Amino acid sequence: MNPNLIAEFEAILNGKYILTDEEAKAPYLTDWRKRYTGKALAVLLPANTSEVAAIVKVCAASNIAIIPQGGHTGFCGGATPDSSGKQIIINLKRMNQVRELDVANQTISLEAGCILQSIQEKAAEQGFLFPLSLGAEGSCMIGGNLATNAGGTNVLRYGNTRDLCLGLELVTAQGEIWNGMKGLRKDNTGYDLRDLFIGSEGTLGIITAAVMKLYPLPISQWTTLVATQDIGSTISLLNLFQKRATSLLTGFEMMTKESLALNQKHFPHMANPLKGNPPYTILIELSDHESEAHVKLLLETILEEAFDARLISDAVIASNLSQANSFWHMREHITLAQAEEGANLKHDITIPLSALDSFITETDRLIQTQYPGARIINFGHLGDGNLHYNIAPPPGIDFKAFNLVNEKPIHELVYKEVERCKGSISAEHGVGQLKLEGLRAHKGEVAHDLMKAIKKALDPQNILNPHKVISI
Ligand code: FAD
Ligand code: 2HG
Ligand code: ZN
Repeated sequence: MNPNLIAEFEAILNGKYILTDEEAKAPYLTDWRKRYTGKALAVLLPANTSEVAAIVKVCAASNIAIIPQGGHTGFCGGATPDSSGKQIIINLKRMNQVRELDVANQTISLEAGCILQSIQEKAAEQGFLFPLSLGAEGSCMIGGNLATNAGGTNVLRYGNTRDLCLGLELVTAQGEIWNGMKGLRKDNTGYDLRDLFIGSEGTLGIITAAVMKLYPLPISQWTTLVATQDIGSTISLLNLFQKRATSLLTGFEMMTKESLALNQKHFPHMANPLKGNPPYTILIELSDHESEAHVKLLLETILEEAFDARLISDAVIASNLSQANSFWHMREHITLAQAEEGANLKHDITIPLSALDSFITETDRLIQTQYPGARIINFGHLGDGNLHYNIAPPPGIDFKAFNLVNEKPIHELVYKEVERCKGSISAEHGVGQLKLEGLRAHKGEVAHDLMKAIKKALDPQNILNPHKVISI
């Protein structure tokens, strides 16, 4: 270890932005789910891209591993250091400036530490929508969103974070700055570096800024909760909305009876307005740039057709913004209710819609046969085929004890079914350290080797977030 390391950091950053004291470092060492806690030599808080580059150069010269970190809300332990105490964390939170909002180009250029919600607000002030939206938006940062290629509730209409990004600025593993901050919708100049870094979870470069797309802010939005009896009719309902509402369909979220029961247990004020605890509660949102009346009529017409076709058995349309928000809160609180209950086993998967019924029927059967009484908390962004197929122990059984014995085989059971249905073992949360083995086992040898080759080429010293996503 270089004995002058901290002094070298001090030559770059004011000492108060170099945290070495155990108490000061503590908030950066444990992830949101409290599943991973690591140690770090220091937590560094740079204020600009040059400082990030200078820190990386020092680390490269001394072979010190770096953990890039944003809001630390990720679910896969990607931003948590290991237990060696030899790694440093670079947290980007001080880099939170909006560099430019280009009205004509409909883009916003931002630093990596901007909090997602503050970007949405900034855009709205100028009459724009920044469509990325997820439960952690009050604390996750755009750098982290890009590094994980986050999804959320608007992907159906606007795509995931990758689809919203036009340009990037980043620091390479050698401490060079790549300025790719162009707001272009077309740019066919060789390999797409931007897309290589998006979703690389801090293993290939440190994202310091980005140019993101903006959209006109919708003027009318209608939200409804509907009851369905099975997955087959839920998918037919989705297809009906896709056909009739086309691009006005901006949300299609699924919640099972069991997910909402957990919500009710921990947040009793959040009652489902649909009667009789239906097997599936679907939250649907339509957004438009025309009058309120136009969208409402469209929504009512589609719901009528869905009733006639027996796809739904009940529906409640939110009568005002606050009721619409309460529907969304119900959906977003499932994650919080799960966290209150205990550390469940998460499976953030995508399945082609045509295979979703078969996946759920067969995986439910296998779980119930092999782990009698285990609770399946299944919900998600059904419009994207993205399920959060989470497993909790039978009531009364300790989470830790259950997970210790069953985590690996349950992941394998679910991932095998995902593979059978030609799905993916991570739809939006990424790989981090949680799914390192899963990626190796399920990505396919050729794809895994190509990823290794990319990592070796860009970070031959393996100092950027080592043993996350891929081990070389
Ligand atoms: P962090 O957790 O700090 O980091 C995540 C990964 O990105 C790590 O590997 C880290 O090293 C890397 N990283 C962070 N910043 C940078 C950077 N500047 N440069 C390079 N690498 C970097 N995710 C979804 O996709 N959809 C959801 O609907 C969703 N809902 C959530 C709801 C709740 C309540 C919570 C707690 C989380 C949710 N998440 C969801 C997961 C999480 O919020 C996202 O993964 C988010 O994108 C992480 O951003 P962050 O700033 O917290 O990143
Ligand atoms: C969501 O969609 C998040 O709410 C969290 O991606 C999912 O808790 C989960 O597993
Ligand atoms: Zn999600």
